[in-house]
Amino acid sequence: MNEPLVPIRAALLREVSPGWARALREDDDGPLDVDAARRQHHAYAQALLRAGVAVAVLPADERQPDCCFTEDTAVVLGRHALATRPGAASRRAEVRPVVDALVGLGCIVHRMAPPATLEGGDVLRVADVLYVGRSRRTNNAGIEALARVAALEGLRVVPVELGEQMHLKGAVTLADAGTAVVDAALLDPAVVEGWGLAVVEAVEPVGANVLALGRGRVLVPAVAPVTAHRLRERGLTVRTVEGSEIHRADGRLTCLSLRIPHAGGWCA
Ligand code: CIR
Repeated sequence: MNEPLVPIRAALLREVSPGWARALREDDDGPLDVDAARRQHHAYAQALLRAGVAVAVLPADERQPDCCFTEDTAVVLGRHALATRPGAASRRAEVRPVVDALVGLGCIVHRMAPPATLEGGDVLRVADVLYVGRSRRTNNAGIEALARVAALEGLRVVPVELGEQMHLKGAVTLADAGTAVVDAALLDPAVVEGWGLAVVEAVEPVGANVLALGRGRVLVPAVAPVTAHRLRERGLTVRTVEGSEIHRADGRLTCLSLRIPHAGGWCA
């Protein structure tokens, strides 16, 4: 298959919840700031719009503090999509509004049943392979559920063992179809080279999560200037976006959107 990584057709976002102060996070470094999160979320949406992405922003729910992290609620593979069952039980109610939006966009949405859990932050697509983190949030039954839907699109699933980090895409993402950005403290770069990708090592802790925009363009967190420099040196067009408040709730660039590719292509 090996279709091209294409510019993103559409991205589903959700506003930052008024309940942002209660977002899940591993380190409590003081109260979260909902206004800062909203400003950064808006800047992210603008960056996608400037890249030619059709952005749809769903309304937030006060009872769903993490609802802006739409990536975790579904995996879109083409016509078929999988609605996830997040490993974080407090996040399961986030799935329904995203599924409704995907159905409205013409996707055939499949469900997963208990005890399966999976979060989209654990799924990295590279052409016709889905690398899936086996993590605290994604279990074997979740990986099997994904494999069944992936097969409908002619894709195969390769599990990746994770250590203590939350999601696979905190450790590795794609900058373009052939280049991965890897946090060597979280995942051995040799593993990613074994996938046939060139590796750029991220220097800053959140630098490994970048968003490939297609046509050699990549969105990089502003808090990762050295990683951004390394990507520019490889000839990529780098845009940066401020996400410091989002990162305080363990959010990364990719988790703020659910990307939908143009027909016949894929996005990371
Ligand atoms: C959580 O703990 O679930 C959220 N506070 C952060 C989710 C980040 N999602 C992602 O990286 N895909």
